[in-house]
Amino acid sequence: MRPSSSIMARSPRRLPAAAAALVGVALVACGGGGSGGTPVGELDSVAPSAALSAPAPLASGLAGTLTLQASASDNVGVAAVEFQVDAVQVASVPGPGPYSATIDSNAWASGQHVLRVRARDAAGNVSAWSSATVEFGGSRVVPAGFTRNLGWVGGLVDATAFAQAPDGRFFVAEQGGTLRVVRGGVLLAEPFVRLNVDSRGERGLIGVALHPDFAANGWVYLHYTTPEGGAHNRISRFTAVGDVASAGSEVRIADLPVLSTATNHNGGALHFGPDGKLYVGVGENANPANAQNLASPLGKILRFNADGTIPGDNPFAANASGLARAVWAYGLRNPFTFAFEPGGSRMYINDVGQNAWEEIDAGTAGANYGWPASEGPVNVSAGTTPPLFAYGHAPAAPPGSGPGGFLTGVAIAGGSFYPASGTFPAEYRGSYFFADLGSGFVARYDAANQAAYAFAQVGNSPVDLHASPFDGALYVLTRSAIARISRP
Ligand SMILES: [Ca+2]
Ligand SMILES: [Ca+2]
Repeated sequence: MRPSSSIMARSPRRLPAAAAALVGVALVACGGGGSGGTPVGELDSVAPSAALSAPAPLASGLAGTLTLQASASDNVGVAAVEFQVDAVQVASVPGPGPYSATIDSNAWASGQHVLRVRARDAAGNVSAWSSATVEFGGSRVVPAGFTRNLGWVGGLVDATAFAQAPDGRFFVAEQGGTLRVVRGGVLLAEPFVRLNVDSRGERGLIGVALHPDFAANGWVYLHYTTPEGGAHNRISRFTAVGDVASAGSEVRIADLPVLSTATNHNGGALHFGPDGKLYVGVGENANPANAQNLASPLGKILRFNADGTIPGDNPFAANASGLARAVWAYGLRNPFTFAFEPGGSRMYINDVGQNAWEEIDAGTAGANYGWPASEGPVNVSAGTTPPLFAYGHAPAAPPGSGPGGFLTGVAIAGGSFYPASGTFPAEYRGSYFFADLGSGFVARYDAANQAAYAFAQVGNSPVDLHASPFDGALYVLTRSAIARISRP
């Protein structure tokens, strides 16, 4: 606590009425205390106010050197005004002003950013943040200090998902049924396994996960559309021997219902949670009613034990039968990707929207994410869970306003939490990276501020993301390659 000698030196008669009243309250409050004058620093409990005055909210095409300007006031005096870009301090300007800071906008990736200011007084009171969502122009594809290698691995054919082993290898699913292995940045010629799949539309090999004890047990879990017995999606476990699947090692975890003629909305991703259970994103087979039908495993997040049995503590297990006992969350359209926070408790689900919105949902046992009654933040009814974050398919009016700001896309595809052990700057740790298949962007969601910021442009249809806990790089799987974004 900083002693507020300047306040002590003043006569209460010279303080504004509100402050004088607070002095009175404080004196009463500490009258019975034994610590003498030490609480005097708390006498000023009136927070300053601050407002970002430039750039204007929703400004776009900002380029080159930008001057951020703010106004601030306080009952006693503004000690400093703090300026942030994307929740990182870029300047702290001492009172009494004027308050301005210059930044080189070219240090940030082009796209959406959020500027914020707040003021602090000598007693440590802070104002609320005043913020502006803006768009930086230019053509920078990653922030300054980062390296983007779009061709870290090439030669993939219709890739859909990937997973990284503790030894650094990547296992990459190709829609046509091959699971490829990347070792030391080299795509091995021999696949891990070749599956007979139906790969029409969005069908095929659509998900891969490794067991948490993969190094010991070699268990690889795949999600694919088999033509056997009527096209349907299957979740199976294989056992690795070196870089290939042990012959005859397939153990079926689940055979989902036979699909309709619709070849879209199969979901795909599967990941192990911190509870050691296998979670699977399953689409509604282009039949929206499936998403709300708790007797169907379609349009859901499913949860299994690693051996394929269904946990008895699944939220609807007691009142369901068959595969419906595996339902963990529902009301989803096409949860093509989702992610767990390494070492944390968060799970975010990316639900691909229909005509208007792409959404990030907070994964919660038993939650109903609203599809088809709601899409994105619109028409969310009581008892359903709105998205944490959503962005639209078309620019808002005016551009940048409303949920998602300047971000627009067609299909959210790829999610990964940046690990605490990573080499990116501190503000990235715990951030959630997500990508859009059509717009080719990678953005990061800042949960503390419920905001998303431009991070990278990768073009070429990103489908999956992986922030590696091993080397700290962000890997972006596109339909044909793995891009690597690292620092430096
Ligand atoms: Ca004050
Ligand atoms: Ca929803």
